[in-house]
Amino acid sequence: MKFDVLTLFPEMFDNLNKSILGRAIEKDLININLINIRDFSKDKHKKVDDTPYGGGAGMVIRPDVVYDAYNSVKDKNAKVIYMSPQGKVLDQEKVESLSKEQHLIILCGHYEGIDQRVIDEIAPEEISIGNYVLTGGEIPAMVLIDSVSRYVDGVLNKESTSEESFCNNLLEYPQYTRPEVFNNREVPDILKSGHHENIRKWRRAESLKNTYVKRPELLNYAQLSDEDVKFLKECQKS
Ligand code: 21W
Repeated sequence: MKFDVLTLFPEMFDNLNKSILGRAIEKDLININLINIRDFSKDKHKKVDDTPYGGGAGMVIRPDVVYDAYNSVKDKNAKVIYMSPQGKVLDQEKVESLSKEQHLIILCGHYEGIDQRVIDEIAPEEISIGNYVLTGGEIPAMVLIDSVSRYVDGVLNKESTSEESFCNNLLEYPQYTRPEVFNNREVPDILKSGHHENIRKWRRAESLKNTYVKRPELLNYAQLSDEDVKFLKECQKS
C-alpha cells in the first residue's frame, strides 16, 4: 500500500518509522512518501500563502501550489483524501475499506485554510478524526496511516485484527501475564485452569460486562447469541 502525503510539515512524520509500522516499511508492505507542498512554491521566498479575499485575519494556502504538489503524485487509480475538520469522522469500518486501496493520496488540512478552488478541483474525500480542533491535518493523517496499515496483509498476525474491539462492536476481555500475584492482586483462577471452554466463556462474559459498563451503546451493533443476551439481562439486574 502506498501513501503519498501532501503537507507543509513533512518532519512531523519522522516518527512513523518505529515499531510495527517501521517493520512494515522495512518489509516494503507499506510505503510512505512525504511531499512538501512548499517545494512547489514558485516564489523566491518559498511563500505558499496569501491574504484572504474578502478580508479578515490570517492567511490562506494558494491553490496553484497545492495543485502542483498534487500533480506530482497524481494517479487515476489513487483515492484522494483531504484530512479536514469538515470531513466525516473516521471509524473502523472506513479504516477497513480504505485498507483495500492500492494507493492513497492524503492532503493535510491547515488552520490557515486552503483555497477552496483546489479542493473543488481535486474533489477529495474529506475525513476528520473527531470533534475537536487540532492545529493541522498531520496528526489525523498519521492516525489514518496507522489504522489503515494494520489491515495491510503481513503487517500484523491475522488474529489480531479479527478478534479485537470495534470490529465486532464488543470491548475486549481483560488480559493477564506474570507475575501471578501483583500488589496482592491475583490472576483469575479460571485462566490457570487449562479448561479452554470455560476460559472462552469467561472471556466472552467479561467482554460483554465491559461493554455494558463502559460503552453500552455498542451493544446495539454487536452480534449477540441467545446466551449473550441472557447474560446481559443478568448484568442489568445486578
Ligand atoms: C483547524 C483546520 C481549524 C481548519 C474560516 C475558514 C484535519 C482536523 C484537521 C484546522 C480550521 C481533523 C478558517 C479533527 C481537526 C485539521 C486544523 C479552520 C480557519 N476560517 N480532525 N477557515 N480535528 N485541523 N480554518 O482539527 O486540519 S482532520
